Amino acid sequence: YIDNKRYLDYGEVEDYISLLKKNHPNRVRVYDIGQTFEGRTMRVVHLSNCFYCNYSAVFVDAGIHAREWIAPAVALHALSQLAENETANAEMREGLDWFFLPVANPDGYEYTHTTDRLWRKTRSTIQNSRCLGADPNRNFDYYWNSVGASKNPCSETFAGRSAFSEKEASNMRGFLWEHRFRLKLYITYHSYGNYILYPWGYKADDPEDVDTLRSVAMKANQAMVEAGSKPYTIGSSTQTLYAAAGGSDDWVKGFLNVPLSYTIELPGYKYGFQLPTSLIDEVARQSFEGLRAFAREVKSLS
Ligand code: 0X9
Ligand code: ZN
Repeated sequence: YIDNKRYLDYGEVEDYISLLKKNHPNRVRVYDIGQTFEGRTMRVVHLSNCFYCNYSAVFVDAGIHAREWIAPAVALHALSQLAENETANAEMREGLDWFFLPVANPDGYEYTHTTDRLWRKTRSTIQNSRCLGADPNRNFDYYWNSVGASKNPCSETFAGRSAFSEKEASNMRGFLWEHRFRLKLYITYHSYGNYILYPWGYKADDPEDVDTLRSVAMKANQAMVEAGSKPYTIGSSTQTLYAAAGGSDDWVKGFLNVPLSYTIELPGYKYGFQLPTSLIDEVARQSFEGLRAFAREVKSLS
């Protein structure tokens, strides 16, 4: 199991994924979804009780923003619980497939371990600029760069030179597109602030199925609160945080038509992005209870 005692670097995450596959070959498949700008391999872990059954599926990613370290830790804990805690979490895997991309921005993540703890973006180079990287969560092709994003490569919210200019976002596109018909729920873990956000980020109007999006989020929040978590604020990205287009959540719902799509802003308490390692375990466990509630709702809807 992942012990939640510290934050893993990218090499350790890769080693853990290899180990999972080796120890549970009948339940775990690993897909290479492409290389990053700096040549790291991005891997999605697929958990299933029946690979040919084509069950409905949940896709969970984390670490789109490099510095939000609690997000990959939460995703890895969930992956570890689902893959390794066979009996305890059997219900969550029954009739439902899980896809995990625990580190969606490996170059940025590695850079936060070696050089700059508060780096947010990718690490791609841009012609005619000395600044590096684009914001992967402004790089998805749904009303790309229309609001809350920047054309300036030196900005923290640089949208990229074009939609899907970043290999990391484009690798995610390929994989998510391939599995679009079975995906019922998309969760992207970020930090911080205790929010469960649903689309849209590109405009203030609510999606037509806002009632479902809200009621499912409320179930997840309730489960996390019962597990001891500080409550989450539930609302649309634009209405609750700020307008920002090009997010993965908007693209997954708006373009792929995956019904349930959420950005979860995990707690920062008073520490922000630099959550102490002593708090990983409680946040990971509480978040996992949220995921359990999400899974129940997905099954009751389909
Ligand atoms: O700004 C973001 O990308 C997210 N917040 S963060 O502090 N983790 O950077 C919120 C994204 C919400 N979704 C959309 N705006 N589409
Ligand atoms: Zn983020």
